[in-house]
Amino acid sequence: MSVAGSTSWTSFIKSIASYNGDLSSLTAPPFILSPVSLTEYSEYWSEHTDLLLAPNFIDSKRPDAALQRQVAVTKWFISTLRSQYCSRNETMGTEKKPLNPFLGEVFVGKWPDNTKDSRLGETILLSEQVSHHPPVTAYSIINDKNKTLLQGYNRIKASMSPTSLSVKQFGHALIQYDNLNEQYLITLPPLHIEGIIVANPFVELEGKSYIQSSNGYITVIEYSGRGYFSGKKNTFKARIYKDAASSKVKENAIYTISGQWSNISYIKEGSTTPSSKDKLFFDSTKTPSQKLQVKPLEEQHPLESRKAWSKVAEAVKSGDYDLIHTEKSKIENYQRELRKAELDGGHNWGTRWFKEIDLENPSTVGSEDPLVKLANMANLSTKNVVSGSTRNDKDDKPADFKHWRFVRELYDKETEIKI
Ligand code: HCR
Repeated sequence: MSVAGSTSWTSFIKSIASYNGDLSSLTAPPFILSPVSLTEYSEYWSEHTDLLLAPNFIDSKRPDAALQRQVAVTKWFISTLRSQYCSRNETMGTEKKPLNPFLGEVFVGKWPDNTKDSRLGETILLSEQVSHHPPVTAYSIINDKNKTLLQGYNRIKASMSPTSLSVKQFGHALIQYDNLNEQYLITLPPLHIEGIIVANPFVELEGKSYIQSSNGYITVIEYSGRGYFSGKKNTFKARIYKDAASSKVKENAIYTISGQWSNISYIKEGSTTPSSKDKLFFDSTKTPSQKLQVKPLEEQHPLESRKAWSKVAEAVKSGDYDLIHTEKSKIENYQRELRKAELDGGHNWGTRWFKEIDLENPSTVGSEDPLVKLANMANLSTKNVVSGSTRNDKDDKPADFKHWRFVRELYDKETEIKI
């Protein structure tokens, strides 16, 4: 790093020491800025479309079909982690600060079916910034051919400790396999950003996350950085149990999976930790991710991320701080004017494909809401609290039961945004 670079890094570190949780308030030096908006991160959920859809192709006559589907969903989830949490380091050298999406920003695209027998069909992504204060990104990943829908939303709360930025995620993901009449609730792991002091930031996952199936099976995944489990980075241990009650005793595990989510992992029956002599579970180094196909900029709507941020992205790539500032200010000022006009006109911005549901108000949700059903099975909170909080744990406090949900009819009526 140059002397000028190290000076601006020092002021950046000082600014995050007094960080208030709002990403937009962090003025980062240009070399740590990403030209990519956070709405694009929703893509990471399905860069292994074949794995997301795999449960549809497990022979349902197998006596252990439901258990094998739990294993398959666990494998898909583990396969998403490398893109979600390592891809900026791999493509840009370090973790970067993403562009802070504006309200109504959308990012869309498709994964064409690349199988010879066309069994997968096309999968599409809809990602939308549904709230600006606090920033919330909602997404829906739709595969009509296999009647599979993955949807979710995400918000972060960050706080600075002496050496790292600690990030808690709010939200969850829900998968519906309608042909199987099966649903899965996925919680989002906490994380922290290491390497800030030495200007080489990277993500480490920590704590636990869960995958609860409507069949009862639950996967409990524990994360650790370098050292705790094995001395290797990005390690995890996942155990699959018959149900949440049996997950209280680790010896009850039907399968144990262990390894590095950014590398290789192994699986073994029972509760003991597998080694490289056991069956390979997933090798992320040999399973390339399938990138989303996005329309060229000329065909994009002004609300689409890459079109809206194109000038800022160019300025970020060329490291021109003044230009970044000028172009970002144009977007921010326009957004301020829009909000003011909405206030003056007495109406709020209407979200495009997602609606807020209130689990306390039965008229906004059906009688068998999948989140309520699956969270109850896993003893997880149904409040909008830190993802994965169990009922009555220390994070299960505010009585806010509102969550974001995809509304298919709204997308079916869409006329402006083309995939
Ligand atoms: C924490 C983070 C922004 C949020 C990113 C999320 C949580 C967004 C939802 C995705 O599904 C998963 C995901 C992956 C990212 O790893 C995570 C980002 C990592 C860094 C970024 C910080 C806000 C950047 C802070 C600035 C650093 C470089 C000091």
